[in-house]
Amino acid sequence: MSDSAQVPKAALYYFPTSVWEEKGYGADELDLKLVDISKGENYAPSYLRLNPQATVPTLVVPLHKTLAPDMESRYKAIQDSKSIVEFLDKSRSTQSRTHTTSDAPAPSLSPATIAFSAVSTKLIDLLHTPAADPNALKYMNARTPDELRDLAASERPKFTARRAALAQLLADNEAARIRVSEKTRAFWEVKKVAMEKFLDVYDEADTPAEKLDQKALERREAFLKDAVDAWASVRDVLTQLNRELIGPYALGDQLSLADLHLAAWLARLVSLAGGTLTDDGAVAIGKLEVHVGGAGGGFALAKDFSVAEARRRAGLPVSDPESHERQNRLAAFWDAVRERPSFKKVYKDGLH
Ligand SMILES: N[C@@H](CCC(=O)N[C@@H](CS)C(=O)NCC(=O)O)C(=O)O
Repeated sequence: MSDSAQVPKAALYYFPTSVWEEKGYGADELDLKLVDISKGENYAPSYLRLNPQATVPTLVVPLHKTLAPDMESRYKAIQDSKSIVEFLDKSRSTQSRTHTTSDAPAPSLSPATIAFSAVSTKLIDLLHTPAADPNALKYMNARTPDELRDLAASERPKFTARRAALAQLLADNEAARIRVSEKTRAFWEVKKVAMEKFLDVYDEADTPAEKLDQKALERREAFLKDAVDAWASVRDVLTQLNRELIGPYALGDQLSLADLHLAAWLARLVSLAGGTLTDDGAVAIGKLEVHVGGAGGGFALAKDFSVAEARRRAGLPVSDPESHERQNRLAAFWDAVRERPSFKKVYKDGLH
C-alpha cells in the first residue's frame, strides 16, 4: 500500500450513488461493483455468500479493526437498502474525520425527533410493502394485450438470460462442477420457476388471443388481471404517501432518509407511467395519476399544498409569493428532489 493512512474501501454492489452523494463521502472511499441482475449475476455462489437473498444493493464494509495495518481484513455485508442508507448516514457525522477522506459537509439524514421518526418509518415501511414493490410493478406493467406485447419485448430478453443463468448453475451443481448447499440449490430452483412463469406469458405475447390454446389464453388473462390488481393497489400507496408526506420533502424542508427511498421509488413509478426527467412535478405526477387510474380513469391525488410554500421550503425560486395555486405533495416533492445534484447524477441517462 502506497499510503499508510489509506482508509479501507467499502464496496457497494450496484446501487445508484445518491446516499454517497448526499452524505459527501469521497469518491475514493467506494468501489462500485456492478452486478448485472438482468444476466442473473446476482445468483452466482460468490454473490450469494455476500447476500443469500441475491438482491442488490449489498454494501460490504471493512470492520473498524481493519484500520490497524496488522489486522487481517474483515468485512461485513449489509444486505438491504434500508439498512444500507441507515449505515451510511450513521457512519459519517458532521464531526467525523475518521473513516473518510472527504472534507465535504456531512448532514445527518436521520429524523431528529420522535414525531419525525414516526413519519419517516411509516413512509419507508409503506414503500417496502409488497403492494409498492417497484420490481413487481415493472414486470407487470401491462394491463391489455397490446401493452403486454410492448412489455414482453423489453423484459423477455432479461428473463430469458436470468433463466439461462439459473439453469446453468443448476446443471453445474448437478454435474459437481460447483458445489452448493441444498438450500442454495432449492433457492435457484424457486427463482427459475418464477422466471418461467413470466416467460410463459411473455413468450406468447405476440400471438393473437384467437390463436392461443386454452391454457395459454387462461395464463394471459390471469396475468392481465393480476396486473390490473397490482396497479389498483398503487392508488392506495400513492394516496397514503401524499397524505403522510409533510412536504415538499418527507419531513418538511430538510432532506432525510425517507426521501432517498421515496425518490428512487417515485422515479421508477413515473418512468413506468411514461414520464421523463424533463417532466416537472405537475406533469410527472399527472402521468402517474392517469397510469394508475387505468381504464377506469379518474384517479387524482388531493391538491392541498401551496405551490409557493413548497418552493420556499425547498429553496427554489418563487415567482409569485402571493399565489394561491395548490398542488399535491408528491408533485411538490418531485419538483424539489429533481433539482438535487444527486438525483441529476443518478438519473443522468434517464429515469429507471
Ligand atoms: N428489500 C430489498 C429489495 C431489493 C431488491 O429487490 N432488489 C432487486 C433489484 S432493484 C433485485 O436485486 N432483484 C434480483 C432478484 O430478486 O432476482 C432492498 O430494499 O434492498
